Amino acid sequence: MNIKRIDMYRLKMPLKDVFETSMGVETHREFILLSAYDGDEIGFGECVAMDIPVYSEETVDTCWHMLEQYMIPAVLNRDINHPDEFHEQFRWIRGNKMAKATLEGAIWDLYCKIKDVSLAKELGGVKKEILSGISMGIEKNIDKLLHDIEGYVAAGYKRLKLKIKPGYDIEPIRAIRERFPTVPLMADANSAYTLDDIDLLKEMDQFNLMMIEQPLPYDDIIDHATLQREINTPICLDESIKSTDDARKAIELGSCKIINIKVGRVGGLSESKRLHDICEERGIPVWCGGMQESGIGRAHNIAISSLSNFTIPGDTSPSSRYWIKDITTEEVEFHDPGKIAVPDKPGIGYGLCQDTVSDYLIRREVYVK
Ligand code: OSB
Ligand code: MG
Repeated sequence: MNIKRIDMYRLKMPLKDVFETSMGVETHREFILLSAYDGDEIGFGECVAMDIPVYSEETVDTCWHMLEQYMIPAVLNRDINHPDEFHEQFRWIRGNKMAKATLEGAIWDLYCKIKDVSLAKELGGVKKEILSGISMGIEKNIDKLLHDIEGYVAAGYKRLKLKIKPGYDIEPIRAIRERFPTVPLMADANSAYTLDDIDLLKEMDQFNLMMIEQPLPYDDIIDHATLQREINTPICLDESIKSTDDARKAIELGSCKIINIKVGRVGGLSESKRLHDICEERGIPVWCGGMQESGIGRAHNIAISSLSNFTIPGDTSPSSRYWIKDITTEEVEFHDPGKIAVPDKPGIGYGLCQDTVSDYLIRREVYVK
């Protein structure tokens, strides 16, 4: 494989509904889409960084900068034998995992298209379909929240995840449990608590949650270990795990019992697979987290979710969960309620609809050498 040209697009897509978390309120999703060309084949990658650094240090601007200044010039017109080389080539760049994952994802897609194999199969995927969960933003009107949940349960979602923050935690969870006593339910705090909140976090044990996701600071694994010793609800780490090594250390410390793998957060598909494998060896189940991706990022998530240790329903939902119109030729949809089929077409298995891309386009640059 030899990449002759790369296009970067900055897109801004309106969300169907406002999405509130402990990190803020969103009305749009702004992100980078990357196309890598070799001959007639095009590989697609999506950058999951947000426009402001509330989830991680990276943003759309920092990723654009890292890709343009360092990564794109170093891959153009250079022979690549396997996508795993990318991780090694850019090991010297510290951090910037979401920027790295953007180009690495496009390289994986392109590699698979040239090889005429699906991304899922090439990654070692074994599942024909994946189980879909929904992530629900903060909704202060509890009646509306319960009404929305009726719809999600009827649509077949396999798991509900409620975003929580101090002042919006026990009460909505209790209300959901009273109405839906057995629905698979979890909470995601996006780092909104500290060990000072330990009594409140212990109180959550009564609700039979599948897990609580990232209750404590985004860069912590020590306090999470202390917390996990004190509560019965399994802790799942999201923000704190940025590499396979982070995962190994968190598991050894007892900081979590479950790990959320986000391809962007850990620097790409090669690293996601490694992380998946060490979790499998150590008996730690994983699931694929979402970052409100377009169809392109969803397609990458579906492929990685087909690996054997993704045993818990993830965040990957149909395109229509967030988008009025997605940018892929076919939208991501349920083929059975709560289930998304893993494509067996070459690469990610979804094409790009250029007309829709134009509707959301803010900036486009073409890179050739
Ligand atoms: O913490 O999982 C998270 C969205 C943006 C940033 C962080 C998170 C989320 C979500 C939504 O929970 C997941 C999705 O449905 O794509
Ligand atoms: Mg999370």
